Amino acid sequence: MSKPVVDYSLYLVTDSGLNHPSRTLLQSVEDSILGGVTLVQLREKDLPTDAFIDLARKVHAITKKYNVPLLINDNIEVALAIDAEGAHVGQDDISCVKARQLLGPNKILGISTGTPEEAKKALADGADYIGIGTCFMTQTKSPKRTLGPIGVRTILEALPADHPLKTVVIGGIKDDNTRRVIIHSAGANGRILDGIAVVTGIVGAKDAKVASEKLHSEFKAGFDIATKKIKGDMTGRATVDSVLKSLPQLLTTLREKSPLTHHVSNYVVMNDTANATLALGGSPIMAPSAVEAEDLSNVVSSVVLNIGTLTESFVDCMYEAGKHANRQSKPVVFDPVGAGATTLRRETTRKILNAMHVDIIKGNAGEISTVASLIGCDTESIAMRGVDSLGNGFVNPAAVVQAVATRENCVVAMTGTIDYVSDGYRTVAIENGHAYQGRITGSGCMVASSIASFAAISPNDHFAAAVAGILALNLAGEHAAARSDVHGPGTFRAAFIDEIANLTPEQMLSEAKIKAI
Ligand code: 3NM
Ligand code: MG
Repeated sequence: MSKPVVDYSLYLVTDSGLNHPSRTLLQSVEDSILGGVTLVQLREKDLPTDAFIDLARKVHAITKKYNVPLLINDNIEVALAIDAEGAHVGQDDISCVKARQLLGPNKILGISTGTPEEAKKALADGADYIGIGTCFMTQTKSPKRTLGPIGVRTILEALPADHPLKTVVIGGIKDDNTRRVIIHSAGANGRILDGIAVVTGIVGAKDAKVASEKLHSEFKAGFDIATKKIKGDMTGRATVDSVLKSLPQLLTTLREKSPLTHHVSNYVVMNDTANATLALGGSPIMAPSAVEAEDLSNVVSSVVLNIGTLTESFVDCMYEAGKHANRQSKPVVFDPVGAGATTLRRETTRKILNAMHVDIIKGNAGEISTVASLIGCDTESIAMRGVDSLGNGFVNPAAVVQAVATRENCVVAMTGTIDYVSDGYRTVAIENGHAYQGRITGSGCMVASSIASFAAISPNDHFAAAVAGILALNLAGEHAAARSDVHGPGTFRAAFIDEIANLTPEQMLSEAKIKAI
């Protein structure tokens, strides 16, 4: 018999210890297959071989009924005894080469990998697929470290794009993180995960069929988006020209709808960002407690996460707010204030980018450059295109925002004398604004709030939201600085809030100095 063709998209890995008490493991397996599981691994770490074989036969009877391949964890003897379709081994189990010898060429063989080196070795050793993990913290195992989608991507990128070796991600995969893990981990080499491997998310669910259906549809959705990303597909994206023409309407809509934005912000700027949001026409809610995040996610339309004046409780709240916003598809704007300044801020930035999908990143040149290095963006080649030796800007800022946006599959807005916005496909330079904006605290944070208000009413085009958000405040800055009652930063600060409120939709078109790049 030749090797079966395997659909890896939803891979159930069993664990009797975590099986929901309302049903047997066999029921979990059958329900999950009815819900869309395409591959099953029987994982029994503590059963003696005889009992293992006994259980494996029963599971196999079910999987065969639905034509779903069954793989046996670790124990090749069991796999052979019941003529399972294959086996899965860990790094500390029997070697891949030995397992292949015992199984023969027509069985499926997979191995767990956690580094690019292990992945490349698995490929050389003749594995059919690799499990990449541990992605997130999981109660099922106690991992020494987690990879996050960025770590998964590093492994995918270490593999040749055209090799038939398949890949699945494992560890803490749930229905609310599946989509972003698939999108986020898609490699620049065109590699997209072939599937998700799940234990608790299925066997521990109250209804294994419903849980599997949800996981399967989230995988498909993520896979489709990742495929478009890889192909540089512009489908559904308005041209820069039509975005610019839509800016007045965006401001009008913002003022009509007055969307509520949850700010997890910092002590220094909280008052200014709340006032700027109100002046623009939005509604701010400043709520730094993790306990409130879930409730708020039901009522807000966007979220700002700002890491200035960072404390542990802020960090906890940011995770919760981001997670719930992702779950409800509400846009998340991330403001990595001073990201490069300390280890805590760098680590927090990395963790936030791993723990959630951020829709828009807004920062100055230094912050965006820190983000670029944290996500393994090809800073070498960006540097070749030239990081200014003075260290205060890039020679080619448009290339930097474009590269970070492509890699994170999000919108990147970089503020400075000239502001740059890119979603990886469309990139613009915004030449509006006034130097006074750089002389008061929080003007950058206010830009993040403004972007978040626009993102709330432009859920399908965060690029347009970022352009509108920056432009609105830049125009207000110009208007305020030109006022005869403005004599310095202090009077500017008050006038700035006034002019945000006075801004008209028409000015968003007539005064915009925006160039497509
Ligand atoms: N292998 P859950 S993580 C079986 O990293 C297994 O190789 C892992 O369980 C690895 O879906 C893991 O409940 C457990 O988080 C995954
Ligand atoms: Mg494993």
